[in-house]
Amino acid sequence: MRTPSIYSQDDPLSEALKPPESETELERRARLEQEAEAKRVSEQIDEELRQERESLKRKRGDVKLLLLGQAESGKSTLQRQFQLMYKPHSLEQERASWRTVIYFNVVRSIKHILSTLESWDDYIDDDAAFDSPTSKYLGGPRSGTSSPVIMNPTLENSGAHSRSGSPFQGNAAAASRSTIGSLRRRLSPLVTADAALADRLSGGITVSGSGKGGVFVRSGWQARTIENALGRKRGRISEEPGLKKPDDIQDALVQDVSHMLDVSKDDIRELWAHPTVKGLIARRRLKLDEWSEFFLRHITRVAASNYIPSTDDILHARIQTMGVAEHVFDVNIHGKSVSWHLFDVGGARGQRHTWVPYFDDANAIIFVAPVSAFDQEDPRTNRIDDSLQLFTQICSSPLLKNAHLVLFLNKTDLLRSKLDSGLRVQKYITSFGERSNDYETIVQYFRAHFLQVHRRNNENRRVLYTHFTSVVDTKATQRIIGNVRDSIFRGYLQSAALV
Ligand SMILES: Nc1nc2c(ncn2[C@@H]2O[C@H](COP(=O)(O)OP(=O)(O)OP(=O)(O)O)[C@@H](O)[C@H]2O)c(=O)[nH]1
Ligand SMILES: [Mg+2]
Repeated sequence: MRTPSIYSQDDPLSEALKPPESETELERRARLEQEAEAKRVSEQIDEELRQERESLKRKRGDVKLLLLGQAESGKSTLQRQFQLMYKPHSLEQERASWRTVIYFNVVRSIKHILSTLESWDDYIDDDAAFDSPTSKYLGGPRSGTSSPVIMNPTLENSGAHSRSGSPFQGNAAAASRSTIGSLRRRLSPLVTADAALADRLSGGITVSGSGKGGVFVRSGWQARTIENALGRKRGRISEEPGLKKPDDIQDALVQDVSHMLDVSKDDIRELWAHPTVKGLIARRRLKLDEWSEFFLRHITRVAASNYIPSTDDILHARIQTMGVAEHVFDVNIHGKSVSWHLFDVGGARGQRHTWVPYFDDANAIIFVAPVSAFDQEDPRTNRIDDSLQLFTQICSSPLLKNAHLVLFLNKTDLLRSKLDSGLRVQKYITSFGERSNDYETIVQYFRAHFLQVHRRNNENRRVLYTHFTSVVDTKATQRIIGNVRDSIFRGYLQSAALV
C-alpha cells in the first residue's frame, strides 16, 4: 500500500494531482520529502502571519500615532528613529536588507548621472553653464502654476536644454567626452544591475505614477528581500543549527553588485569628481537627491567588499513606502509600559488614498514637512505648497479632530546647506518678497504659514506643537521624540483610558 500523503482519497482535486502509478521508489521518496517540506513551510508562514496579527492587535489603552506628510518628507526615517529608540534589536536584524537598498541607491545615482551627462553630450561649456535657466528658456517665471493655498511659486527650467549655446568645443570638450565615455563603458555592467535590484526590493511590484520611477516597498519588505533571494530555503534559516542566520546569507545578486562596486570604486570616485559633473551640479543642470550625494561622498566605504551599513547609512537610505506600514513599540512612561502603534504612510500622490481608513481613533499625528524643499516641485506644484495643502486637509479632517497634532518642519540641515550654496527662496516663492534670505527668517516664515493653516482649521481649539528637525540626526531627534512622547502622554492621560 502507498504511504499516506497529503493527497486525500476523496477529494477530486487530489485525485487529479495523484502521482503517476509508474512512480519509482526513489521518485516517491523525493516526492514525500518535497511534500513534507512544502507543508512545513506553509505552516510556518501561517504561524508567522498569526503571530504578526497577534502582535499588531491594538488593545484598549494602546496609543495610535500616524506619521503623515508628502513623499520624501522623512516619515520612514523618523520611524527608524523610533525603532532605534524603542526596538533597537529589530534594526539589527534588518541590517543586511538595507545593504540591498543602499546598493540600489548608489546604482540609481550613477545611472542618473550618466544619463544626464549623455543628454549634455558629456560636456558643459562655460557659457551654457552660466546662463540662468529661467531667462534663457522660460523668459521669466512660468505662469499657470499659482498656488491654491498661500504661496506663488515660480518654476525653474525642468531639465529641457539645448546645446546650441556651445559654439565651439576645444580640447576640454574632447577630453571630457573621452574620459566620461570610458567611465560609462566600464560602469555599464554595474548600471545594468539597477533593474534586478529594483525587482529584488519591490518583489516585482511596480507602482504607476511613481514620479521619478522610484521603487516602492510594502510593510515587512526587509524579511521578504531575504526570502526573495533565498527562494525555497525560506523558513529553514533560523531553525536548523547548521544553517546560516539571515545576516550571513549570501544573496548572489547583492554579492555580484558588491563585487562590481568594489572593482568600480575608483571609476565612481572619478566620475563623481569629474569637472563636467561638478559643473552640471553647480549650475543645477544635474540634480541629485540628498541620499545620492550622501552615498557618493562615502563611496569608498560603501563599495568595500566587506561593507555593512552603519546606522547612519540606514537613516540616509531611500526606499518609498507603499500603502501604510504599522510598527509596534513598547514605550515606557512613569514606570508603565504602553504599546504604541505607529503608522508610516506612503506620501506619494498615488498613495494618499490609502491613509483615510487609518484615521479612525488616532490619538496623535506627526505631520512631517520638509522645509528644504522650497526649490522642488511635485510634479508641478512647489513642494512646500503641496505640504501646506496636505496639512490643510489633515487639520480640517473631522476624523482627526481630536488627535494630538505635532508638526515637524524637517530637513533643516539641507535647508542650511542650500542657503550656504547661494539658493534664494524668493526665486521659488515670490511671496517671500524682499525678506532676508537667512535660515532663521526662512524657517519662521514657513512656520507662520503652517500656523496660519492650523488657525484657520481649528474648531476644537487644539494646540499645534512644532519642532524644527533633521531626522537623520539621531541625538537631536531622540530628544524631540522624548518631548513628543511626553506631550502626547500628557493629553492622553487626561482621557479616561489610563487613569
Ligand atoms: N539630510 C537629511 N535627509 C533626510 C532628512 N529626513 C529624511 N531624509 C532623507 O530623505 C529621504 C526620504 O526620506 P523618507 O523617510 O524615505 O521619506 P518618506 O516621507 O517616508 O517618503 P515616502 O515613503 O515616499 O512617503 C531619505 O533618504 C532620508 O534619509 C533630514 O532631516 N535631513
Ligand atoms: Mg516612507
